[in-house]
Amino acid sequence: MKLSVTTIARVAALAILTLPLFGGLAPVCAHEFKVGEIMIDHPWARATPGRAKNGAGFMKLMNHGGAPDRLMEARSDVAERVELHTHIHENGVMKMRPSGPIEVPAHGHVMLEPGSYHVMFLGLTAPLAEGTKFPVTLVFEKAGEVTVELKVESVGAGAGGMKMNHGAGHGMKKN
Ligand SMILES: [Cu+2]
Repeated sequence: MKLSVTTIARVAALAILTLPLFGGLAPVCAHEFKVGEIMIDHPWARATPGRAKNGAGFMKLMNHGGAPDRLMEARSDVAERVELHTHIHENGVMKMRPSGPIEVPAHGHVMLEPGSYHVMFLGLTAPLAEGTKFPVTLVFEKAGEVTVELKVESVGAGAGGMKMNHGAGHGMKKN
């Protein structure tokens, strides 16, 4: 079979045209999870220093659906208890408290990030070591359950210039 220059050009053009299609099938970022209409982008946790009892996890929750959904709970073996938390300002002091279900707006997103919503790990069974990963199961009201891997990043990761002793104060009040 003879391949004319035109044929080769066509094949090449086709390859170039279809490339983005295949690229589109694979997640842009490998650290991304999906369940139903919900996409979980870059779930991560802060590394915890030696004797810290508590840790926190963060991620971006995106909702591609036309109806709001809610993150109802999170589960993990890394801690005795896992809670959904938020931060509130009280007399100029930032405090954490259970947030209840976290709403993910229709065609929108919500950030779980330092200083805001987070997944709280209370009573860590082992320190969260930088560079490791651990599974956390997220339960959404509509989309259902999905297990994601949290990447453990440095102790100061994502602080955004805000100084906060995350985790301190919890055990004292609750136990
Ligand atoms: Cu907390």
